[in-house]
Amino acid sequence: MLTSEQLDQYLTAGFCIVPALLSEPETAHLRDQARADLRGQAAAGELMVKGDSAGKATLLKMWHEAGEDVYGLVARDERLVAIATQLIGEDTYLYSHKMTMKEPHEGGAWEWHQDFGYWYQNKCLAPQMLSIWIALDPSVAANGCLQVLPGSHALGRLDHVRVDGQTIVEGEYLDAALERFDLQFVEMKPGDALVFSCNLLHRSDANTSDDPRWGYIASYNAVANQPFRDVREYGRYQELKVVRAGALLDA
Ligand SMILES: O=C(O)CCC(=O)C(=O)O
Repeated sequence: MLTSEQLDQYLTAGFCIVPALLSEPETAHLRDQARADLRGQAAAGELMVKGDSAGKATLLKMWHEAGEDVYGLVARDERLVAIATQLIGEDTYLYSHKMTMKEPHEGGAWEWHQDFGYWYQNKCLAPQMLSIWIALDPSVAANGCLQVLPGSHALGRLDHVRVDGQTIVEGEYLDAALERFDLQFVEMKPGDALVFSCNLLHRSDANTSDDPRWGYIASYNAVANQPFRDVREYGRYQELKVVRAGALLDA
């Protein structure tokens, strides 16, 4: 659950940080397994590659189910599910979960967008959706930490367009939003989580540092808001089988 201060911040700014949502051993366990699994998959060309306008690429791994592996157990961990249920305010399910990976000097930028910009296109009608982004590495400006426009969630959904394989907010609306809201870099320690509304405008820079910047993202939706038409391989309703805090250490 969020504290009342965190809840106030989420409602006002569209996001809040939960320090050490995962403990150090849990974060190390998730990071070590992810590095071993996903660097191998990257080498075999099995990951999604997201280009940016500078020609750099950031890597993405998405899972379509939440099973008994470490990733599924994080997504179903009672601490994350309690936060999602508290904020959505009704029965929730796991909409998607994924790893976003920026390797040193290679990882590219994510351009400005709202997640609901593309989830709406995926046929979810209402913004009863949110994400929990957990840092696996120190996430700082130099390695391309998240940037947000606090308060921008209150704009509601803006129109998005597809550019270079990314779904991004339309240019002149972005310019207006950048005039209206102050930009904030969200620096986090490993294990910290950013909980953010699906309508919060966010982006991140390329990783120009010597250090990786990996983040695990679990996104939740109201059961009643599941896609009204099946257009994607992910996001379909599946019962959320909650596991005790820290169950991921058993995987
Ligand atoms: O990891 C990042 O820097 C951004 C990821 C993101 O915005 C997304 O997956 O929609």
